[in-house]
Amino acid sequence: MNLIKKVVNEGSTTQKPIWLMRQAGRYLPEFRKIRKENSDFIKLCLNEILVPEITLQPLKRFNIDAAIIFSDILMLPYGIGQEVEFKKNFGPILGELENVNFSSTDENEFTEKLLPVYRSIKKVSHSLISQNKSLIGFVGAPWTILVYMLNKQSPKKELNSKLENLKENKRLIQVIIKYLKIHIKNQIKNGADIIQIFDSWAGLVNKKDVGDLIYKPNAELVEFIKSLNIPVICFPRETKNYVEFINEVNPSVISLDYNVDIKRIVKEIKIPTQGNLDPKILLSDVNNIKKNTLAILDNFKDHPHIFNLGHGVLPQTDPNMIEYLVKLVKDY
Ligand code: 1CP
Repeated sequence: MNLIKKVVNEGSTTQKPIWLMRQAGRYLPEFRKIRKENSDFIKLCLNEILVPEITLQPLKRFNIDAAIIFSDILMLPYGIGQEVEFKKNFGPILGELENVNFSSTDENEFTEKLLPVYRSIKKVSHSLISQNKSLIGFVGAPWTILVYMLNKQSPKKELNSKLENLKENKRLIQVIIKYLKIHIKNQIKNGADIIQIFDSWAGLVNKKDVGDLIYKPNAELVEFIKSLNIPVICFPRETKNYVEFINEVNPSVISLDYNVDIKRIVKEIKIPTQGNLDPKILLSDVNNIKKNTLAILDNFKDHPHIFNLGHGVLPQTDPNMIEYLVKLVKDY
């Protein structure tokens, strides 16, 4: 059994597996080279030769315990028929939602559009068999997907007032969930053996709406994934109350952002944890990396824990620092 399964299925505390959010990406020169030659990001995500290669790049360098399929949460709106484009130095830009024949995109049409993603998962899954490592499939949580679909760009830039209509939000979230379930099922069918749900913009939701927009939609997906006998990691980034999230949503693993008070949370929850090193720490020096990494490992010494960052690897990270981090965790 691989290390992540030991932690997730058996609650093992003896070894700490490690993988990193955004472990495949712009901080790797071998990725930047491919990216330079492939300016259309969506097309790249649909390239059945390059996606497996990019997915496996970090595993060739580092002794990490999982591959996460190289793709994007915005492949979902793309699959439904909304235009998605990634502009250099700006981020994602989405087309008008009014032009999307949202609820009429049928299941087969959606799957057909994303078929290259599933074929890539199958390929990676085959090449991981002998390595005894996990293959993580992923989706964006319904709220986070809705934010991009309505806002049509990163909420970091500006927040559209359309997102204030709770009734309409709830209706759209139900439609999004329908397609998310198809996307999840297809990833599992092709070899993903664990699913992570990224609710990157959970922190934007106020207390009053957190049940409708965060807890209920995540809980519905968690129940669905568990019914397929696959564990599910939830990452409700910057949500106001992690303990309440866990009680309401009941994920297999909770991924903690870097603002979480880990001393407190380890006393309050029982389920396996993941996280939560601040990615900015990797931009500093080895002494600082060591100090902060050991603090996390010590904190979760007697708790089932998957080492990870509190958000994605930053593009300016030196790969040597990741190598150092992985070795630290493995030698602990
Ligand atoms: O070269 C480039 O400009 C592309 C950069 C890039 C990459 C490498 C984007 C655009 N997406 C990805 C890959 C990606 N995205 C992965 C690959 C697997 C891995 O982790 O190695 C994953 C898991 C994602 C998930 C994702 N996409 C999230 C959730 C995680 C998070 O960062 O909070 C989100 C919010 C997105 C949207 C997105 N896609 C890309 C960008 C730059 C963004 C964020 C835009 C924003 O800040 O709002």
